[in-house]
Amino acid sequence: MPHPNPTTPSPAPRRATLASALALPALLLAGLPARADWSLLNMPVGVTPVSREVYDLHMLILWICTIIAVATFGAMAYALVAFRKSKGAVADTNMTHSTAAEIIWTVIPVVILVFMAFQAAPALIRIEDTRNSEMTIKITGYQWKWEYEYLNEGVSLFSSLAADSNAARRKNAGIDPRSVENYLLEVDEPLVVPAGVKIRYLITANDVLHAWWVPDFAVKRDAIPGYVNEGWFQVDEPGIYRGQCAELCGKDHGFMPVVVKVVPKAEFDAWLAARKAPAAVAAAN
Ligand SMILES: [Cu+2]
Repeated sequence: MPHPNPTTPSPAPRRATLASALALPALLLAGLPARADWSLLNMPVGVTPVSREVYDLHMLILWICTIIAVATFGAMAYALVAFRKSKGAVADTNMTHSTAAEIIWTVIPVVILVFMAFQAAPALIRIEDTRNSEMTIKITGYQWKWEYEYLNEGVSLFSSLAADSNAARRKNAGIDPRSVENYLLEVDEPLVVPAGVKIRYLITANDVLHAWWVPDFAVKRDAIPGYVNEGWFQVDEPGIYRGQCAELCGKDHGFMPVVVKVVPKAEFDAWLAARKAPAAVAAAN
């Protein structure tokens, strides 16, 4: 009986390797829920005019990057395969410099970058434009909570992690965090603002760096002790929008969420009046 030549790999193991290489992704795909929420892979469109603009910019630039990647890696793959040594390709040792190539690979990226800058500039200007805002809120970051002050209204509040999240986060608490609704994304007192109103905020911190971030508003602002940064947002749709401190600020950095409750203007006015009432009573006594 002839012995199989040990130096010649039989095709069978190779096919087996290929099959197992395909099996893993297939298994992963099969394990996905039937209606996977693919939108979670992308950044949110958000709920403010600026956030929609930021999303559109993000998609435009993502597609530009995708086209560039496909074109360059495609050209590379084609060159690697079509001009391989085994096909008899010989390097062109005479070509050491090409002015035309240098001009092309300088001009094309410059044109692309200038195009992107022109697309992005209006959004960047709009993000900074806090003019014509109807109200101002001062936001102060603390280790580890937020303070919101309605300027010229005499109303302020502290916003800390909700009690149920706080209990469940403790080691050996015996509470399943999955049983807590909006775990680590809920506060005792949210920031309440009116819908359809341009709200300017001034932001600072009282101890270390923090950052106030609600993904649906797109813009993230640093809270820096001794400095006052500013920003603005306008949400037309009432709702509850959640975010987090986005600047590592100490051991409880993950436990100071941001919750913004956007309510119709009339409801906001009533809320503000109710907030003022106890303060007025306290001042009179
Ligand atoms: Cu923080």
